[in-house]
Amino acid sequence: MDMMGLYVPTAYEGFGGGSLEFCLAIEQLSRICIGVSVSFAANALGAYPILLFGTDAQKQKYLPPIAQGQKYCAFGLTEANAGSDAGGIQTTAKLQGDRYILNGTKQWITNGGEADTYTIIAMSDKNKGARGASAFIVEKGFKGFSFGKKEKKLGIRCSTTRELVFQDCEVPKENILGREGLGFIVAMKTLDESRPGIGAQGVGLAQGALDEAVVYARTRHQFGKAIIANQAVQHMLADMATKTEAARVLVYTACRTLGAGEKEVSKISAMCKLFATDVAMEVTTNAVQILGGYGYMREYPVEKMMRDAKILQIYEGTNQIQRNVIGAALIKEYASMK
Ligand code: COS
Repeated sequence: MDMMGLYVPTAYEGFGGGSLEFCLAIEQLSRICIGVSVSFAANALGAYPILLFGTDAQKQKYLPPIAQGQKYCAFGLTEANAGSDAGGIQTTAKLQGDRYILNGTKQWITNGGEADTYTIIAMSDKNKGARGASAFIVEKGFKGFSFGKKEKKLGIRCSTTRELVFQDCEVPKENILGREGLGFIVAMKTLDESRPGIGAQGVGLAQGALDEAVVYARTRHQFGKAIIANQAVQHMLADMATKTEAARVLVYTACRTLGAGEKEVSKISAMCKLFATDVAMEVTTNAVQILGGYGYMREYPVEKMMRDAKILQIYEGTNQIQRNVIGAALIKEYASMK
């Protein structure tokens, strides 16, 4: 179905679509399971740095197999002591001859172990803070690259989350993305591009939960009538539907902004991730409420949806970090105004 290459240009054997096409696919997968859709979305998260910052030679080598679904991708930024504070990473990269030597451990990496191609952010100069980070393409099988334990999670349990361990891992010099010191910008620009995908996960998941709640409320009878005949239930459903639609519009707007090649995309990207994922948490929780005791049991899908929803408010930047990004953008925007 060309899904794996939806966002990859045709020059690299992709479908040639953009953010919107990609998010539409994520939204539909997420109606049923965001564990599946995050495996799909994190594949793009690993590929975006190559798309955005790769040389033509790097793109020619790595993108076609990704676009064709032959190779799978992951993105390695987070560490035990560097989550929200992405600039605090400790993994190091030292140039020795014709290769970089990577040492350190990445934590909670989606698709870790399953993926073939990894974009890794490491410090090539610790004294320079965020400006001392660099980004590298690392292949599964490179000497010194191994995987830690598979995590047990509250939700998205079909998606793999693992540690990546680098012990004197040898990465060819030509696998650096951009240049030394550009790693933090590579990571930030990648997240700007990928956060609407998390918003799309929220929209799809909320829609899936709303669908389940409406169907149930129409068929569940109490006090001699379908529970949807109660205005209290109708109003809950009305709010769920309205917020889901508002989230959808914001995600599509962010996709169009990215597609138009606008320079300042951090704010709208963070806004749609923040809003749509908060909506998903609220809508899935209310779906469980409408299904009542049945909603709490595993025989209906809404308890899984509610468990799954929580991670959306956490990964690819907590929703508190999204507010920081939006706040920083506002300060910049209004700086020239009295
Ligand atoms: N695009 C381009 N440049 C950006 C940028 C962006 N979106 N965001 C920041 N930068 C630049 C800044 O302009 C600054 O450049 P200068 O050094 O030239 O001034 C540099 O990067 C450092 O930025 P800043 O000072 O804002 O960095 P902070 O350490 O304060 O961190 C946040 C900024 C919190 C936004 C960042 O650490 C972040 O996004 N954290 C969340 C990480 C995350 O999402 N993790 C999830 C796991 S990855 S799936």
